[in-house]
Amino acid sequence: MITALAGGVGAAKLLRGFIEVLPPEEITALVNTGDDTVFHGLHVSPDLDTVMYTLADAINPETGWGLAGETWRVMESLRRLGGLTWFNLGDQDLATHCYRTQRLSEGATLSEVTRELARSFGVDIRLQPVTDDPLRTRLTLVDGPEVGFQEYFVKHHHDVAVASVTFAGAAESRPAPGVLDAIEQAEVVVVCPSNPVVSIGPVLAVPGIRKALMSRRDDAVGISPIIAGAALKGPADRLLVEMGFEASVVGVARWYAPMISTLVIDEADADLATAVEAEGVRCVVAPTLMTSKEASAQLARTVLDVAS
Ligand code: FO1
Repeated sequence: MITALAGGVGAAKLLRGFIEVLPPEEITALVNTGDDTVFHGLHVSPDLDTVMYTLADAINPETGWGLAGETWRVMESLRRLGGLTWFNLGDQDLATHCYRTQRLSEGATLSEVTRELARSFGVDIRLQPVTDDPLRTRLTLVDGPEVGFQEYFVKHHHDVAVASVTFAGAAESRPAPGVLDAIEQAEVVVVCPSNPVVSIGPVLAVPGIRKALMSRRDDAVGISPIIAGAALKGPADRLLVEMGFEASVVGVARWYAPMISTLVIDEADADLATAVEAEGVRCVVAPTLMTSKEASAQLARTVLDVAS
C-alpha cells in the first residue's frame, strides 16, 4: 500500500505509472486543494481533476489540464457577454464543476464528491483531498498585491516575483477522514514531483500532516520536480529561489529533508548526488522524465525498488 502526496501534472503522471505496477486499491493519493477556486459560482479543484482525468486517460494532452476532445462553446458565449474568460473551462469540464458544486451544496464533503467523480471516471485508486475544509494558496507579490493561486498561475502566467506564500484556512483545517491513517499505514510514502512550495506546501500546512510524515521519514521517497536547475512545467524553480532555496535538486533535498529519507533525481543531475546526500537525504539517480506511460511506470518501479 502506498500513499502519495500529490499536486497537479507531475504527480498525475507518476500516479499514472503506479497504476501500471500496483493494483489501484493499493494506492492512495493525498491531493492538494490549495489551487481550488470558485469561478462562475462553481467549485473548481484543478489538482484533483488533473490527477483524475490523467488516471482515466482522459486528460487534454495539449494543455495538461481539463479533458481531451474538449469544446469551448460556453467560453465563446461568455466572451461575447464580456464574462470572466481568463480561466478556461471547457464544456465537458464544466460538468465536473457543476456536479461537484451541486453535491457540495447538498452537504456532501469534498472527499465524498471526489469519490463519486472518480467512480464515474473509472478511477479506482483512492483519490483523497488532503482536507475537506477550505484551504486556499495566496501569494503576496513583490510589487505589493496578494493574489489567489489561479490569478498568479494563469492570469499572471506565474511570471511575477513572489515575496511570500500563505495558505488561507490552513490553521483551522483538519486532515480529511482517513488521511492520517493513510500516511501512518502506508508501506511507502511518496512525495510526487509536484511544486514543493505551492502544491506540496499546502498539503504540509494542514495541521497534523507534517508530523505524521516526519514519523514515516524512513519509508518516504521524494522525486525531484527540478531537473538540471529548472522545473519541467510551472514556477517550481522560481518559487524555490524566492523562498530562499536553490532551484536545484539540492534545494529540493533541503526543502524535503525533514520528511523524506530518499530523493530520486534525474541522470542530468548525477553530479549533484553528493551534494544531495550532504543534506542528510539518500540520493538515487534515475531517469525521471515521464514522457510516456512506460516511462512513468518505470519511475514508479524505481521508487518501489528504492523504498524496499
Ligand atoms: N491553466 C492555465 O494555464 N490556463 C487555464 O485557462 C487553465 C484552466 C483550467 C481549468 C480547469 C483546471 O482543472 C485547470 C486549469 N488550468 C489552467 C491549470 C490550473 O491552473 C492548475 O491549477 C495548474 O495546472 C497548477 O496545478
